[in-house]
Amino acid sequence: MSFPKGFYWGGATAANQCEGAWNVDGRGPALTDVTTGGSVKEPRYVTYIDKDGNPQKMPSMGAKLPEGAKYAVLDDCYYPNQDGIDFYHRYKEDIALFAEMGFNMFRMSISWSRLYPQGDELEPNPKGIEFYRNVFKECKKYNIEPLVTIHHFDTPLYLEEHYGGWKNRKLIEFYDRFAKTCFTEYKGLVKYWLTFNEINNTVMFLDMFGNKATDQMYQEAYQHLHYQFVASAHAVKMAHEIDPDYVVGCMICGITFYPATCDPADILLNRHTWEKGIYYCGDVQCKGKYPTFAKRLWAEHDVHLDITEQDLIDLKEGTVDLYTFSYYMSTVVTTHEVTDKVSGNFSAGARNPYLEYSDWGWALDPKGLRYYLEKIYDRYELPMMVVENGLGAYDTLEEDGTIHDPYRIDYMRKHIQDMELAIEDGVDLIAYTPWGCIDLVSAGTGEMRKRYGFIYVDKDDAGNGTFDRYRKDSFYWYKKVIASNGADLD
Ligand code: P53
Repeated sequence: MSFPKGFYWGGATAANQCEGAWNVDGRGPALTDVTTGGSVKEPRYVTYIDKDGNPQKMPSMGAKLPEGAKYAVLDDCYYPNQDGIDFYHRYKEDIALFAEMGFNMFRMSISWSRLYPQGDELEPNPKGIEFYRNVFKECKKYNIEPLVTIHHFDTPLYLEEHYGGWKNRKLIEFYDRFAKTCFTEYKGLVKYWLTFNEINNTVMFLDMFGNKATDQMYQEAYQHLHYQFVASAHAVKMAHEIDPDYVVGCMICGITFYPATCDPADILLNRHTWEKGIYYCGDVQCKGKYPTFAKRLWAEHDVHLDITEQDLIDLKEGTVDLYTFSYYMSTVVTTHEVTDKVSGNFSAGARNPYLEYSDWGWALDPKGLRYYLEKIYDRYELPMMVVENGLGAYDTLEEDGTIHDPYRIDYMRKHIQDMELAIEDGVDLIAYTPWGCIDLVSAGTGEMRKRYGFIYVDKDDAGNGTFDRYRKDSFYWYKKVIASNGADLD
């Protein structure tokens, strides 16, 4: 068997999607708290009061607050992230369930606005600090190693509203302070850190969905990324200074792209899609400098960036120790007319006739995971972690409290087999933390019924339910997988 001894088996969550308690113990709001629920067809909306005092909503993808408007919680809307799955109050029960499955790693994130409610304060909120300390101690009790994402889709709302979010260089300073607080407060309790979740989404998804993004949108997206790269590099440097044992990784949304035909134009487009979507961020964070193709990407959209000499030094000095990524699907690109298109949320391009698709239009492609692992390992030769993977699916809670999810087991079994083949091929893969190990709020659609967990949470899309936890069939299956270090996948 080729899973190395000490391989990390676990699961992954994010604060904004599971904690709830959005306004408890001094926590400030994040953008996700003013984002409504949607579905595979209906977008999520961000709500606000316009300059004339009227309640309004705008699609959350690419949302830009109009002049004079203020983000607002509206009475007739439901905001699924505000109560999440109430991990804030139930973390002991949840971590005990993770331990029962045999987890030796738990990926979670720290809500920035729980530590810094506005984001620009000089001192953190003690109640926020205490919460995560308790969570980490609970993990330690069961020998579960936390894998902590510092920023996972939840910039404090105040920073969005008053500073314009990541288009403002000031955000680097605020992030630095937040990250430093994490590294100093949790020294001895945490070893593995990730700087920004799916940092590449900003550019990768920009014009994947029909609407061609404007040059102005590209300008902002690349600038936003540059500031995050610098913040990430600062974090890596600080982490190593504060504790030489800290291991810090990047986190990339990993999508495997294939050309639809052998037309050289498709092959070239495919290469350029990898560059723009995947390598651009990975290269900066792993190699410490912009790749040669960056100039072409910027020129395509007349992008001119604010990059200082010091930034370039910082990028060089703050390269990550580890490459981590999420993997759910592959996508097909082509220069030819597409007659059979995939339509789902966050899935785009031509339908791949060799693959099956989830109810949300995501291509099920375990070989694509192996392909991604081998391609990326070859490029950076850094240890790798698959920190998200899984099948979002409808589950049924039976009368007797059981949940039969053979589709999920099947999906994971195949992905684990392909990870194993990649390891045999020499990839230094050290961890697997499938997404939403406990059901939580979907990032893309805000739904509860798009479930990923081994643990079912009794909450529906409107927020009704007991929030009780139930073990799915996949719970017992994954427990066996972990106990056998990946040998028993039946
Ligand atoms: P949901 C799009 C494509 C791939 C991964 O996604 C993505 C997204 C954004 O939705 O996000 C990651 O909940 C992300 C998680 C998210 C998970 O994938 O839309 O890091 O926060 O929940 C699954 O099904």
